[in-house]
Amino acid sequence: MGIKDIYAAVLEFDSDQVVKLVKDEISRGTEIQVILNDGLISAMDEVGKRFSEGELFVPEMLLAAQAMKAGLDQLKPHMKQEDSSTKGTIVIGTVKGDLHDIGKNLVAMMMEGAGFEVIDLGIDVDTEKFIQAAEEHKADIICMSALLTTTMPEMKVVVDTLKERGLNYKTMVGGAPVSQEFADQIGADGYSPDAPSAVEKARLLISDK
Ligand code: B1M
Repeated sequence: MGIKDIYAAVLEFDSDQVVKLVKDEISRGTEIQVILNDGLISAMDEVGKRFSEGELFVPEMLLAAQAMKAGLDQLKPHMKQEDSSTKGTIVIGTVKGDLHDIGKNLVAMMMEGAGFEVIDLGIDVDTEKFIQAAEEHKADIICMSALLTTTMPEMKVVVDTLKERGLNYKTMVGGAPVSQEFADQIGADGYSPDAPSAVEKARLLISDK
């Protein structure tokens, strides 16, 4: 039994088996990042590929997502990082129209593990909700996730609205279709391709303030 079995269990939508195997790997001392990247995330990439090829459909994607989440729940308590010296408050959410939350949850978990105060607004979050939460919690950064090319423009709406209102919150964007180029185009302060680098970027943005 090993990482490949976690990958296989996600593709078989077997949440109980994922939980068991992830627990086994943790107790065997396997690095959390290895379990995450080679077991859980790469299985979701394969799910996406099979969906694109018409081999899997939405209900199966949902089942795979449930299995992935069950595995992530096991990893969460182990995501504490040693260096948590630069703390701050972030509000985070998946943008309006977008229901994908696994990557966003992962970023939230790692931020929390690194000592940030995390206000998680969930999915389908509109501009007003992001701004209201940032004001209410005196946030340092508004973090937005998008998994659909059709919802990426919502990130620009948030960035533009902040500018129009003269509000100085830093903004960070991410999600599979998002890139540094896109972040530059819409005027976001930060972009990162994955959850660990999101933590690094957030630290940098806060130390720049
Ligand atoms: Co959807 N889906 N989905 N889906 N889904 C994708 C995104 C897709 C690429 C699949 C495909 O075609 N290959 C495709 C989008 C195509 C496009 O836009 N060009 C797609 C589609 C089409 C759809 C629907 C439209 C399908 C339909 O209904 N016909 C529909 C849309 C619903 C909606 O949102 N309105 C839909 C629905 C769903 C489910 C609900 C069934 C389910 C989501 C369940 C859930 O999240 N609770 C689902 C899933 C599971 C996927 C795939 C298979 C996996 C996504 C995932 O969780 N990946 C996905 C294919 C893929 O991405 N390979 C797909 C694992 C996760 C850890 O990665 O979220 O990228 P990710 O997060 C990464 C980084 O991106 C980064 O950190 C994480 C890694 O460390 N990151 C950030 C994320 N946010 C960040 C924020 C940051 C920084 C980094 O700073 C703020």
